[in-house]
Amino acid sequence: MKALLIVDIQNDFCPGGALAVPNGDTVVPIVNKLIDRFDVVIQTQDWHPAGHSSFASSHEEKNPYETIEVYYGTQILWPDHCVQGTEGADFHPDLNTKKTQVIIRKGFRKAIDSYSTFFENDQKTTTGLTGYLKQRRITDLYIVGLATDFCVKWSVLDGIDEGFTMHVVEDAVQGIDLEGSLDAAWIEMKEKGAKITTSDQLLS
Ligand code: VGL
Ligand code: ZN
Repeated sequence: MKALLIVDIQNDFCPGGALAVPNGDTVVPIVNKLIDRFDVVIQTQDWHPAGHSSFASSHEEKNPYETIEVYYGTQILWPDHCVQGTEGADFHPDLNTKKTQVIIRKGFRKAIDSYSTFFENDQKTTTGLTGYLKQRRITDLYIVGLATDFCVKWSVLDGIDEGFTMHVVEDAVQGIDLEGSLDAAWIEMKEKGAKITTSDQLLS
């Protein structure tokens, strides 16, 4: 049983947003086409309280994209983004959300960031997604959305650890690319055993 996992297609990750992923909005029409081919559609939503610990603005004399050491490791500091209830946290207005059956929100605990849709960045605190998928007998996840080198990559690696077959739809993801993180992400995902596919393959 397969499902489409749509990661963080939110205004703040699209051009004009607070943490814009280059060409982030180009995935929207592709994802809208793919939705028709899936019976199970799951979305994730980055959903931070104001003053979240991953925001550079929450730390004195820190700028976005600098890092800090926290109890769960190194944390990249981001511009304020996807603050709960703001327009930036809303899904892209052209994204078809009608078929979405569950929305997993993440990053809502102030002291911890969450890239993966399975675990927060301590790699322990669960989002509940594994339980949902197992109870629904889903074995294969087709992942699309933003950003390839953060939330998509961390979800793919965790999904494989959780026993799922993870398929990355290559033309339906876009990355941020900090200091080579995008190339590194593709290598990590492939080495871990992710399957790479394209929307053409899925639509044919
Ligand atoms: C993301 C950085 C911070 C993502 C979320 O969706 O990839 N990246 N929060
Ligand atoms: Zn975030």
